[in-house]
Amino acid sequence: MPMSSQVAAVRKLSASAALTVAVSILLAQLALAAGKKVIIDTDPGTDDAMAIMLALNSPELDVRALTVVPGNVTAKQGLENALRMISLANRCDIPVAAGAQHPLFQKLITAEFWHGKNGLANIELPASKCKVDARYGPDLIIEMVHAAPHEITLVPVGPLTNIALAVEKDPSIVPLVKEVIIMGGSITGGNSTAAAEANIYNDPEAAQIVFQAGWPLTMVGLDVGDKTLLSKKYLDQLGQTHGPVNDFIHKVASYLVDLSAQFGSDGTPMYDPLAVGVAIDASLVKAPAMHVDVETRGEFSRGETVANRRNAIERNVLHGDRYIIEGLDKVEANAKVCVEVDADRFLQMFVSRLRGK
Ligand SMILES: [Ca+2]
Repeated sequence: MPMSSQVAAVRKLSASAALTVAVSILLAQLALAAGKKVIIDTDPGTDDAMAIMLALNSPELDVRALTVVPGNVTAKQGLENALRMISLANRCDIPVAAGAQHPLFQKLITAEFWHGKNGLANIELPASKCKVDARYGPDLIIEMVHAAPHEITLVPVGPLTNIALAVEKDPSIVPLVKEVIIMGGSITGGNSTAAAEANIYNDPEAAQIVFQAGWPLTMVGLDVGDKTLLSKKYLDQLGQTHGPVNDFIHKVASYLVDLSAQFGSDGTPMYDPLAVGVAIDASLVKAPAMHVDVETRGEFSRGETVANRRNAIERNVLHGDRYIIEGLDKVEANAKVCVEVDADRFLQMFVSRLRGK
C-alpha cells in the first residue's frame, strides 16, 4: 500500500473510532440525562426533607414517586409534608402516595421531639398545589417495578413497613428491583435504644422481611450517618445563596444544627440524605458484604440489625450431653453495610446541589 493510501486508511480508521467514541459519549450522556429511576419511601421528617430535595436536584436521579410511611410523624402529617415539599420544588409531575397507616405489629412511635411539631422543623410551607396520587403506596411500588423491570431503585428512608407490604403482596417484584438502598440500622449500637436504630425499631418485622427478601440491598446506617455531620461551615455556605428550596433547606438545617448543639454535637447527622447520596454515587462509602438479620425478639435488642462480619457461624453438633464444634458453616451475605464515608465530599455535593435552587 502506498504511503498516501496508508495515511488515508489510518485517517478513515481514526474518523470511525472518533465517531464510535462520540456515539458512546452521547449514549452515556443520554443515560445520565434519564437518570437512575428511584422511588423514595419516606416519613417526612427534617432529614427526609433534605434527602428529597437533594434527590430532586441531582441529575443522576430520576425520582419517579414518593411513597409515605408513618414514622417521624403520623401517616397523615407525613403525606401533607410530602405534598407541600413536592409543590415547593414545582414537581407536581411526581406522584405522591399514602401507604401504611401504622407498623405491621406494633404501635407507631413518632419523633416530633427531634423533627418539630409538624415534622418539618416547625416551618410552615405554603399549601400544596399538587394532589395526592390515589394509589396505595405499596401498590404503586409494585406497579412501577413491573412497568420498568430491573430499572427501579428503592430508597426507603423511614420504617420499612411499605416496602415489606409490597414484598408480601407481590414477591415477584424482588428480582425485578434494581437495588434497595436503606437508611436504617447500625452495627455499632442504636439511637432509639442501646441496640436499635429508629427506622428499624419502628417496625422490626417489616425490616426483617426487607433484609431477607433476596434483592441487592445496601444499608446506610446510623453509624455512617453519625460520621456525616453538616456543620456550621456548610450551613453558612448554603446561607449565602437563595431560592425557595435553598432557603427552606437552610432553615431546616439551621434548626437541626441548633438542636445538635444542644446535645453537644458540632453538626447534624445527614442520615437520610446520605442514603440518597449513595444512590447518586456509591463510591462515597465503603460497604463490605455481610449477612444481616433484624432482631424481632430480644429483651434488650429488639430492632437491632445483627450483622455477621465473618459470613460464617460455627457448626455445633450434639454428641451425648454436649455440643462439639465441628467446623464452620458459611452464611450468604444479604447486604452491603456502609462502614466508612467520605463525609466532606458528600457534604460539598449536598451544598452544591441545593445552592440557589
Ligand atoms: Ca426518614
